[in-house]
Amino acid sequence: MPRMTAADAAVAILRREGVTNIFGLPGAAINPFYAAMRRDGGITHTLARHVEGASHMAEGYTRARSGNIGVCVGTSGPAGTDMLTGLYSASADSIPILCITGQAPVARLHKEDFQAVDISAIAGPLTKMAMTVLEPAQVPGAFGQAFHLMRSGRPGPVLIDLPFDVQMAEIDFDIDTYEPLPVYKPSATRAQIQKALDMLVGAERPLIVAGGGIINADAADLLIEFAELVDTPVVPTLMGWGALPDDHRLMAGMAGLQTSHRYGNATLLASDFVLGVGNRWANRHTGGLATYTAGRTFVHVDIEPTQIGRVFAPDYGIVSDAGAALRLFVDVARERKAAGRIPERTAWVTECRQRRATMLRRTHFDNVPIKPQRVYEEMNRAFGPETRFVTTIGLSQIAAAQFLHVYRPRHWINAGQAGPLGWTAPAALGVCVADPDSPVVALSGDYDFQFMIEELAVGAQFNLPYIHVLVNNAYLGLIRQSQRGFDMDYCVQLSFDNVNAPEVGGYGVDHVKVAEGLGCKALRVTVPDEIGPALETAKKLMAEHRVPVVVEIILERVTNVSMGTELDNVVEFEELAARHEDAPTAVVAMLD
Ligand SMILES: Cc1ncc(C[n+]2csc(CCOP(=O)(O)OP(=O)(O)O)c2C)c(N)n1
Ligand SMILES: [Mg+2]
Repeated sequence: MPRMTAADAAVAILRREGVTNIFGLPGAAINPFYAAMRRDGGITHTLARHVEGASHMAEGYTRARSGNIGVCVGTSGPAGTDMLTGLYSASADSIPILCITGQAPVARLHKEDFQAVDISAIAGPLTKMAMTVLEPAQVPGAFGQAFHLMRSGRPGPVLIDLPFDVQMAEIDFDIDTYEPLPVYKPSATRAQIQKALDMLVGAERPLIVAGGGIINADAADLLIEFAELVDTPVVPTLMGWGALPDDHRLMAGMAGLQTSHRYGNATLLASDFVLGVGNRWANRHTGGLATYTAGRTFVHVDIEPTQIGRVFAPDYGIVSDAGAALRLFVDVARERKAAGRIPERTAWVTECRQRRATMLRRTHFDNVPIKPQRVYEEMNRAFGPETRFVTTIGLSQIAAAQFLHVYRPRHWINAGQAGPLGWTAPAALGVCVADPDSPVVALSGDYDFQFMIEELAVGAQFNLPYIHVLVNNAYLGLIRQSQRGFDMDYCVQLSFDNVNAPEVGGYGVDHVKVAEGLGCKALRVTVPDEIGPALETAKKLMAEHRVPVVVEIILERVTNVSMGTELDNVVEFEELAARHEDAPTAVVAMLD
């Protein structure tokens, strides 16, 4: 039997499970693993500048491509605790990442050794498995189980913690006969699908709410086919956005309190039946449940049995992988259609489309300082359907979801539930590694940008080019807006007079200089008509220099973005679009 260190076995298994890229940052306690990686020679390593950055790179890498599993590696102690935010964000959005940490030797775990922290206990609630491997011979089993768990059922992250001596110990292991463990994915039965379809067909104004589970299952094509067969409009969730192209006839808009459309909410409230697939009735999608559910019947399809009924009791629940369920939905709907048993929905579909063409928010403002809405209008002109957008949280993310267009699955890459500030830059770098051929456009508010700004150097060092649109209002904008309810503007200002950069006019940080200092290219825009040309210049700079290019757009400091507490009570702060010219890049042209 071949003998090798447990670390060598771990690396061999990673390779056999399809890992080609690792994001990490070495330290003494993980050096044996790095030595094994070096001996193997088949893994590309991207050196993060902050370990949290490595965890979000791994998330971006997973989210960009079906089948990918991002791997982040760090040493013992603070490296593991730094990666917790990535584990949280990944578990919250059902994203598999594997986090590997070094650890103090087994015999010293209870001696308060240098950088020995019980990371598996800390990471427990954030992972599907968090294990400090105490026996070297368990290493192959731990890694095999990790991949089995990450891919099975509701996907999610795993942490494997490797004490130094466990990594170094020699074990008998034969990679040639290693076999990945079978993946478990529950599947709906035909009887269940028949029943759900009876309910949909019997409704007058049905909708499909399409969640991120459809994207995880790589089932966007099946969703479209099914929606077309039953002629039923689709409301994607924030995590499901892109499953149906924004210009599809049945795209009804997003519903929710923030990242939503006026027409999406109106259509949801006008519906009498909702089939949720691979979604979790997130509170920022539903708002108050009384409003969300009143007068409506619900079917919920989810891969995780305990998700059914978690937020509210659906009228009918099905435990299934979204892809397996949609495949059966398509089969059964096709048979019924051939038998003339699918009702015609033209009036309802037209009504939803009419709302899409009229209930628009205004984007065309010429104001200086620039209003945020105009930024997204210009981004719609500059970036085509092949663009992958990456963002996390803030007024920037909310307005982007209201105004941008997404046409393909995995082209809206967003930390939906956790929304950790600082996520955007490292996640975008992970996306660039996963897909070097598509244009990647990240979007940050100034605070999100400042959180993990050092990761820009990773993009410069490893030639990971993308465009980073930075909308700068010198504010913790979303929190400033939410403080209106407290009648305060307290501890949310990022503005100051920068003694080195009077030209930033009191907006504080000179992001252009910082980005340049980190090896990137950067531009600053202060008037609306310069946004489009700046984005074109950024594309050229990116192609020429193969580094991240930051386009900083100086915004009006205070612009409130549409949001509310109930689907029927979203507050509009700006005048609405009245003519086509007010929202010139809306997908469905304004009806005059
Ligand atoms: C780690 C972390 N701390 C705090 C928050 C709460 N939070 C959400 S948005 C936000 C302000 C974001 O400011 P900025 O990135 O400039 O975006 P803006 O809202 O101004 O567009 C804060 C503090 C968070 N999401 N993550
Ligand atoms: Mg801001």
